[in-house]
Amino acid sequence: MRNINQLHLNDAKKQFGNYIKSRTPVVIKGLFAGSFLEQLTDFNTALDRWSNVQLSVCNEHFYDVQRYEDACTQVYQTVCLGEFFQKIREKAFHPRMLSSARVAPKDIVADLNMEHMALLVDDVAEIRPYFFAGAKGNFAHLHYDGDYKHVLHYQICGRKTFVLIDPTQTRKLLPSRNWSCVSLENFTLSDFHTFLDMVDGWTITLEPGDTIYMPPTFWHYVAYEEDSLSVAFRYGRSKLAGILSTKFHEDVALQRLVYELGGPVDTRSEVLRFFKDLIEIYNRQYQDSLHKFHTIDAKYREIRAYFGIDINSGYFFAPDVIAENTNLRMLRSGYYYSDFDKENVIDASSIPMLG
Ligand SMILES: O=C(O)CCC(=O)C(=O)O
Ligand SMILES: [Fe+2]
Repeated sequence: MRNINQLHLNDAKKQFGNYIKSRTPVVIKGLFAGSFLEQLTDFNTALDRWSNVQLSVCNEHFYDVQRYEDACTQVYQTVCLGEFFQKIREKAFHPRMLSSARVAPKDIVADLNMEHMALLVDDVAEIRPYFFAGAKGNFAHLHYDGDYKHVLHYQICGRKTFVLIDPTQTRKLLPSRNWSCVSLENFTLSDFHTFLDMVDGWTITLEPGDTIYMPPTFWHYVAYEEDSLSVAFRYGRSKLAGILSTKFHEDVALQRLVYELGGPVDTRSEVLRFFKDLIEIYNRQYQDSLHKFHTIDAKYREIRAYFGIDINSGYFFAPDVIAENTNLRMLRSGYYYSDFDKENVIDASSIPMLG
């Protein structure tokens, strides 16, 4: 288990670049020091301020692979922040109701003093803030984010424990797309520590006013130690990572390629070859979207084999999960590749890294 370094803002301004380069998680203290946000570190004060802000909430933070189809029809409700916590306290709402990964409401964004982000991020205009509200006992199941962006997650009020695990550990995490089948939420404290040792994981409990840097592609799990409000500032990704994220169906092969892209230059030639292969396969003609899906999937298998992520040992083992995956393949191929017969090609020459 590795503890995450904590930096005061002045040190962070100087050192943050090194953390990004070495893909090392870090916590920054006082990013919003002196701004209005700092007055909201007390939960009730924040709740008063934003009591009438409308949120989109749903049951369960994220969905797992077996509930993929439910999730596609996941019902979002609109509710005010004050009423949201009230209903959880009265048990009128399920305790796992959350306002999750949705672009932050404009009244909250208005209070964010985005110019403070310029202390760490070059291009503030490209930052997208997401707002998270959830009650004590809630959690975000272990996953990684398929947008492959950098994240600065600012804890407004309440405490949350973060676990981060780098993509070289994926083979131990029973991955199913960007979800792990490992349920840290059900672990005892001793299980938890043993597991973190096994995967060389990072952990820290954020206090109000803390910001954690999560490198792109990292697995993360979050436990709500108290009622909590936070904002995730998502920004910055290479053109290539953007293409993989938006054009191709999610897979740990892509997670690993994007991770390796930021690695030492001498390991990159094989990685770049895989990227070129993927784009060439993407641009071919197919008879339907399922064929395109399967051809891309075969390349993913080759990439996983190269990195020793053995898909056949352990995961997708349960028969119901296999059955579910037949449906999933249909859904996903339609979702990603239904325009297989259109002029939808990726122009590799527009990607500097492949040049
Ligand atoms: O804090 C949470 O509930 C989850 C955070 C998360 O997954 C993210 O910021 O990407
Ligand atoms: Fe996430």
